[in-house]
Formats: sequence, structure tokens, C-alpha cells
Amino acid sequence: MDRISEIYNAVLDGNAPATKAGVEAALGEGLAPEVILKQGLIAAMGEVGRLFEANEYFVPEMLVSARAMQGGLALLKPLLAEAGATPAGKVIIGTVKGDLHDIGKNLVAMMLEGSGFEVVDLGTDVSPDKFVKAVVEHRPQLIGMSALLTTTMPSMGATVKALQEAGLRDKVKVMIGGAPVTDAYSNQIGADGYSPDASSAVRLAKSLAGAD
Ligand code: B1M
Repeated sequence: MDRISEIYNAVLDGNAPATKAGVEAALGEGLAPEVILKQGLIAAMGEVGRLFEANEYFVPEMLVSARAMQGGLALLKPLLAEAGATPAGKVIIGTVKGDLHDIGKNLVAMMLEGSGFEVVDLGTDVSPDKFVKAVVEHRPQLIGMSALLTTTMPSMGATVKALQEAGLRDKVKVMIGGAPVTDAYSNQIGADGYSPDASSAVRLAKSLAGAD
């Protein structure tokens, strides 16, 4: 088996030590970091997303694959930065104000990173004001908001409004998700899109960022 297939399979298996060892060996053999990223890590995460949608992988499998991918990515990141590789886009992500649920948000962040996005994760309990400040600081193409409580969903609408008031709404696309969130709610608050799970979130992010 060639080195790239070894990395691809290690990510699919959620085998973090084998992913790391595969990436280290590939770098040692002189393979370009961008090739390892695209053909090894990103391709494998694409397959993880497909298996999830086909109900062959579930959240735990997706999480261990995403963690394995992140271990490999950590080795490549400084080299990619040196080589000036361009990411698919920049996303700011966070769980909205008053909400501490972060498992789904972390999974979405990892899948986005695994598909080539640069992700700035603001964590949990993120106020509209903090999202606005992060947009000014990081100039992303996209904001991703997650909410798991019906009581915290309104903070998504408040953030869209705060972006409008700051004159930034046309500078950034807004995507939302989380168990109680719906497409209808996304339309109601003027977001640009909703996705029900982490793999469709990647598709939505790519289409909103014009990276598909
Ligand atoms: Co909480 N909790 N919880 N909880 N908790 C729920 C959400 C709840 C449905 C449980 C219930 O009553 N059946 C309920 C909400 C009811 C409601 O509002 N309708 C609830 C409650 C009430 C609470 C507390 C208020 C309980 C209390 O203290 N009385 C409290 C609130 C704390 C707070 O946030 N301020 C609370 C606390 C907690 C824990 C801290 C104990 C823990 C969170 C730990 C953590 O996240 N670090 C917790 C947990 C684990 C849950 C459940 C059991 C699981 C949530 C989860 O992680 N799911 C949940 C019940 C349930 O869902 N069965 C529950 C797995 C995760 C992978 O899925 O987050 O849906 P999910 O993410 C998916 C998609 O939604 C989507 O992709 C992800 C992956 O496919 N997605 C996005 C998510 N974000 C996205 C963003 C996108 C796109 C897609 O674009 C940006």
C-alpha cells in the first residue's frame, strides 16, 4: 500500500497514532504537504462524511476520524503556512450566548478543517458582540453558529442583527445548525443557510464560500 493510502485508511479507521506516523513518514520521504493534505487527510474526511450520510458511520466514528485527521493536520500546518497554501476559506465558529453545548460544534469545526477551511473557533457562550468583533479582526468568508437550546436560539437572530448594525452583513455569510434549529428558522432570522449535520455543513460552507 502506498503512503497516501496508508494515511487515508488510518483516518477512516480513526487511528490517530497511525495517521501521525503516516504523515511523518510521508514528509520524511519528501511528499509535498499539500498532497498529503488533499489526497490523504481531506479525501479521507470526505469519505467519512459520505459514510455518515449513508448511515454506515455515526457520530462516534466521525469524531475519532476527525481527531485522527487533526493530529496529522497539526504536523502539516506549519509547513503549509510556509509554502503559502491557500485554504478553502476562513470560518469563524462558535456556540451562541448562554449555550455551553460544544460537541456538535467541535465536530462541525473539525470537519470544516478536514475539508481545507481555516477555522477560528470562538468556543461556547459567544455573544453577538464577540462574533462581530471576530469578523472585524479575522475577516472570514463565513460565520457558523451552533445552538442546542431553544432558549439560546434567539441569539442567532441577535447576531445577524448585530452584523447588520455594524455594517458587516454583506461582508460575511452566516450558517447555522444545532438540534433545535431548522431551515425555516434560518430563513426567519435572515441567515444564509442551515445544515442538520457536520457533513452537510461542509457542503453548505463550500457553496457559501464559493469553494465547491
Ligand atoms: Co444538554 N440539553 N443541557 N447538556 N444536552 C440537550 C440539548 C437537551 C435536548 C436534553 C433534553 O432535555 N432532552 C436539552 C435541550 C432542550 C431544549 O432546549 N429544547 C438540554 C438541556 C435542557 C440542558 C441544560 C439546560 C440542563 C440543565 O442544566 N437543566 C444544560 C444547559 C447548559 C447550557 O448550555 N447553558 C445542559 C447541559 C448539558 C451538559 C453540559 C451536561 C452536556 C453538554 C456537554 C458539551 O457539549 N460539552 C449536555 C448534553 C451532552 C446534551 C445532549 C444529551 C447531547 C448533545 C450532543 O452533544 N449531541 C442533548 C440531548 C440530545 O441531543 N440527545 C442535550 C451530539 C452532537 C454530535 O449533536 O450537538 O446536535 P449536535 O450536533 C450535530 C447537529 O446538530 C449539527 O451537526 C452536529 C454533528 O452532526 N450541528 C451543526 C451542530 N451545530 C452545528 C452548526 C452548524 C451546522 C451543523 O453550522 C455552523
